[in-house]
Amino acid sequence: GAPSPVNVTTNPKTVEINGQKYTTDSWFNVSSTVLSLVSRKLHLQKDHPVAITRKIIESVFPAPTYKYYNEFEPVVSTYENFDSLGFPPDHPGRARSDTYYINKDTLLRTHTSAHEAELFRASASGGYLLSADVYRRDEVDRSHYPVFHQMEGARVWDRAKVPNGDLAAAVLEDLDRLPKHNMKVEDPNPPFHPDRNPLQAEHHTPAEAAAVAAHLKRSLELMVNEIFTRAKTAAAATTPASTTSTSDPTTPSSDDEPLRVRWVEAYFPFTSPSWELEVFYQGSWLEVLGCGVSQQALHANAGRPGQVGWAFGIGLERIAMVLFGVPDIRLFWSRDERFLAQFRGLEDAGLVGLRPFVPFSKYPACYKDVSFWLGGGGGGGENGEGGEGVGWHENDLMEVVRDVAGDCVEDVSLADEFTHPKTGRRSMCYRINYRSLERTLTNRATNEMHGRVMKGLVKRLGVEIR
Ligand code: FA5
Ligand code: MG
Repeated sequence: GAPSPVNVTTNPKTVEINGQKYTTDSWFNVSSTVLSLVSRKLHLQKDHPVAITRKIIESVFPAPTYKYYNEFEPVVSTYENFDSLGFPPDHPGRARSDTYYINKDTLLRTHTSAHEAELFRASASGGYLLSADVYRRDEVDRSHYPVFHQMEGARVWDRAKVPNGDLAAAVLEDLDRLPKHNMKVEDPNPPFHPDRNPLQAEHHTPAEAAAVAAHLKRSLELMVNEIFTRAKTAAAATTPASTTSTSDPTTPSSDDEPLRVRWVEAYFPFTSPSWELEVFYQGSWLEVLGCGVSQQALHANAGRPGQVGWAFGIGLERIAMVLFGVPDIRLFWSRDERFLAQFRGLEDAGLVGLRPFVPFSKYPACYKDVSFWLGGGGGGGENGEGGEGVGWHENDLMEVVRDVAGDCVEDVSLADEFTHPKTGRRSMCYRINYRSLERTLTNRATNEMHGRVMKGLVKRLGVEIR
C-alpha cells in the first residue's frame, strides 16, 4: 500500500525525503503538506512556467563562462544554510517559526545561498547558476507559498590568473564585453558607503570593488531587461494595437514606456556591499533580487582566498508571475490542464511565442473567521510553546491552515486582536479566505474544512476557541 503520511502532531522518528532517510528530533517541524511537495521540482518540469523562467535567465548567463546546477537536493545542514554564510547565532531567520527543521542540525534550505561555499570551492574562475526549491514558513497570500524556487548566480575572478595581477582591469574588460541595454536605471548611491554599505577594505581596493559592482549590476540589468522585454512582447501579442491596456491588473502592461529599474542598498551577511534590484511594474516598485560583492571569508573558507566575486539570488515564481501575468502563486503547483496546457510546447519552440496566462474563471470566495484565546487549552502546542501567549508565532497558525486546507485557502489575515484588561489574556481573530482555483467550494465543504482548522489550532497550538 501507499506509505502512511507524516503527521506533525506525532513526530515521526525518521522521515524519508527524495529517497534518503533522516532521523528527526524535537526540532522537527515539517508538515506533511510540505513534505509532499519536495519531489515536485517545478524548475525541472518541461514547459512549466518556473522552468521556462529558469531557461530564459540561463540564456543571459552563457556557458561555458557559467555552469548550470539544477539538481541539488533540498536537505542541507544548519551550518550550510546559516553559519557558513555568516548568519549570527541569534538571527531571526534561524527560528523554528521561520525555518523547516528535520532536526537541530538539518533543515530544508531557506535559500539557494546554502550552496555557495560548496560551489565557490568548485569554481576556480567563471561563474555558476543554481536553481532549486527553497522552503520558508511564511504567511498565506497570493504571493507567498511555503515552497518556492530561487536561482542563485555567482561570478568569480582569481587574482593569481588575471594579467599583471590587475583584478580591476580584468573585471572591467569582462564588463566591456557584455551587451548594452537601454533601460532607465536609477542608481543614486555610490558603489559603497563606509557605514551603510561598506567596502571590504582589508580585501579589496575601491577600484576593484567598483569594478565588480559594475559587472554585477550590468549583468543583472541585462537579465531583467530580457525578462521584462519578453513580458511586454507577450502581452502585446494578445492586445490589439488599437485598444489601450486592459483593466486587468495582472496582465503585463504593453505600453511603450521604457523599463525603469533602480538599485537600492541592502544588507546580507554574506555580501558587502549589497543591493536589491527593483523594477517599476504596474505602478509600483517590485523587488526582484538581492545581490552583492561576496564576503571574502566565504572564498577563504572554500579554500580559495585568491577569489573575488559577486553573487545574487532571485525568486523564480516572482519573475514567472510577471512574465506570464500569473495572478496567484498557488497556480504554479496546479496539475490542472487548464493551467499547464497554456505553456506546452514553449521549450520545443525555443522559448519564443510566450503568451500571457489566461485565468480560468474565478470561483467564489468564502470568508470564515476564527477567534481564540492564546495559551488557553494548556496543550502547549507541538513546539512546547503557547503558554499565556508567550512564543506565539503567526507562522504556526499559517502552517496549520495550510496543512488542513492546503490550496483551498487564498489568504489569511489578522482581523482583530486585544488583551483582556483583567486576566491579561490575549485574544486573536483571524479571517481565512477560502477559495479554490479549480472548483467551487460548497458551503458544507468550507465549513467542514474550517472546523478541522479550528481543531488543529486547539490541538497543535494550544489555543482556546472563543
Ligand atoms: C535571499 O534569499 C538571499 N539568499 C539572496 C542573495 C543571494 C543575496 C546571493 C546576496 C547574494 P531574499 O530572502 O531577499 O534573499 O530572497 C531573494 C529573492 O527571492 C527575493 O528578492 C524574491 O524575489 C524571492 N523571494 C523571497 N521570498 C519569497 C517568497 N516568500 N515568495 C516568493 N519569492 C520570494
Ligand atoms: Mg529580500
